[in-house]
Amino acid sequence: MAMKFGGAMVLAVIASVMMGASTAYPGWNNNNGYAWPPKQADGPNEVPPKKVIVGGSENWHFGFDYSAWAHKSGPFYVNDTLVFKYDPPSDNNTHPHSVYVFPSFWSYMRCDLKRATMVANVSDGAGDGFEFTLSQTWKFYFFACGQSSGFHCSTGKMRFSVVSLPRPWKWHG
Ligand SMILES: [Cu+2]
Repeated sequence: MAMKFGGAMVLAVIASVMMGASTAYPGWNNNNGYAWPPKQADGPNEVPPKKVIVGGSENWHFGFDYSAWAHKSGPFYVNDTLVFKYDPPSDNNTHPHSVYVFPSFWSYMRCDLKRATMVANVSDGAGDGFEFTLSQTWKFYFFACGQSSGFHCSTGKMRFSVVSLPRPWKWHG
């Protein structure tokens, strides 16, 4: 009799814990004004996008190791912006640069510019530079300079890849 009573007590405790759990989180089904993540002012916010100058103070030039730079400068998140700064062609700049995006890892590895898309011409890096926003989540972006038929890409090391991670969240701004 005592054992039976104890069994009922255990069941009652389990039942009340389960009910407590279900009423403590009324918002999971989002039918009554609750949502996750919460949108109120003191909730978590997305870390704001950043602008990063490719190469830092080196800007975009022949012979700098941009692959190593990208490795050190990451991670990058969707909606971050890369800024390519380089001088336009002129009398004292006869070897200008550009920015191309490859469609695949293999075309990137081979510096196969025939398959690449020019996103900035030799003049677009002037002034504040050419801005490229990583607009898609979980995308591998493969960048290179497209000048001299791939010579800047291969020998000049003017290439790097980044992956655009989902934006992180943090508490308070
Ligand atoms: Cu170049």
